[in-house]
Amino acid sequence: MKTKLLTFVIIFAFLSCKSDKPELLAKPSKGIKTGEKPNIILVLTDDQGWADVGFNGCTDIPTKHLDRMASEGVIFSQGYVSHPYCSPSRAGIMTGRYQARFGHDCNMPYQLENDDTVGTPLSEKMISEALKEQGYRTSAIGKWHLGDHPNLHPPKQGFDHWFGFPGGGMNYWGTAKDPIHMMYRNGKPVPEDQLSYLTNDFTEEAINFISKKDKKPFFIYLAYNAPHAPDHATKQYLENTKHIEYAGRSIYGAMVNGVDHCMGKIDSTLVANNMKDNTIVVFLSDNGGRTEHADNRPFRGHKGMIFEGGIRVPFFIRWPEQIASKLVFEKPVISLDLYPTLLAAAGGDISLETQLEGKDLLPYINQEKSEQPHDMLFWRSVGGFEYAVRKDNYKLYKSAYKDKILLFDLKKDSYERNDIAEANLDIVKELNEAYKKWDSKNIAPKWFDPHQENVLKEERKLQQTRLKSINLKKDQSSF
Ligand SMILES: [Ca+2]
Repeated sequence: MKTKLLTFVIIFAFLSCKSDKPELLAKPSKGIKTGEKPNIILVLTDDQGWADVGFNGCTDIPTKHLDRMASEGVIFSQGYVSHPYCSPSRAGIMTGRYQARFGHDCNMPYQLENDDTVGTPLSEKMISEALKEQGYRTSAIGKWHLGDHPNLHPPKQGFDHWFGFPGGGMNYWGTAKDPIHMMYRNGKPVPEDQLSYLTNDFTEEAINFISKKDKKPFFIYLAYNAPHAPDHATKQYLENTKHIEYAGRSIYGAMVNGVDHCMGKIDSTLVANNMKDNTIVVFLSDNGGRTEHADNRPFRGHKGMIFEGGIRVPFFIRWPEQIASKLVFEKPVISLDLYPTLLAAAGGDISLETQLEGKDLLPYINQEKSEQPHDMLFWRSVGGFEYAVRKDNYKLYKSAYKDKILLFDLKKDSYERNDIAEANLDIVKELNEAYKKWDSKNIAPKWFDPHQENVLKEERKLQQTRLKSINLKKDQSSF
């Protein structure tokens, strides 16, 4: 552990100092190929921990392709998603809006798959629709999880092409379980014998879409379900993690390594087609690492929580034509920024899209703007069952897990170990009021999932397990 943390510190310090010395950076080669719209590949992984990539300090899972690609662009050291679990986080990314604005606070309950009001509504303009207006051909590949009903599937949300499954989880062999958990291509079921291992299948589909001869630029939303459960891997990827001495992590690591291998294949395809320089590749995880086998250190908590470990994710953008390499952007950014960033890069006028809540990050990355992109960031889970506000170094977290309102100074305490709420009641009040003001523009969740009961169950189990370890007859120190 010490070695790992030390390595992280060294790597992070190395990367950080790069951003402190802008004179050392290669200047962005702005506008070399004027007029050509960039291709865009938005890659999402599922439940991958902050520290489960080499570029954030991981030492056990091999991610050489992702590490190289990250080093060829900008890494966000405070890159957040807008929700600590799957479906709402994706709703935020795809609409560019805090998903609580339209009541998308929860995963979709399975028994409502025949209800087309359960999912991101068609009235929201997804980034795919905005990019189509800019002349893009669009593809959604992988996990959807934004509406189970066919009326809410990718073809209805601005995607010309779709290969993937509608639901939240899927076995990696493509075995159909029900209409939500089965593979489709453009709305038609794909037989299992045409599938191998989903991470590979998704990649092959993306490569075919990239390689298609077409004058139009492309947008691919490539949402791997890896490394989400169930724990399925191939011999090839397991071979690459055989040095990991914990079975669960070695399989999880193989799933991450599979994504890495596939990103390498996609990158080779871009190079072979002479597209690398003018293709934007975005990589991030949809939420913090899953409870088991993932690594969110040096941050506290995991998927589901609004501690940093649940919402801060591995995140980079590479665009050789417009963004210098070896950058680390250290100010907080959020996945809601992707929509305006990508739309502006595609030539769209984001001032017309008044619904968007993120920022075009390019001027900040390229140091044309020096302020922080956001004065405040907000999180709301299950209608305010949990919520959080980030302002400068401070983060207020109303935690249902801990049944209290917590305040942290992230600059001094990035692990969120020391609750300073009682000593800073004025800041607590200010951030709580900011939350209420922000929340007044949200609507109630339009449906619910079991997250609330799961949170209480999980916390109870944690505390009971801790208690069991004590010998109450011998240990008087507890009282
Ligand atoms: Ca997820």
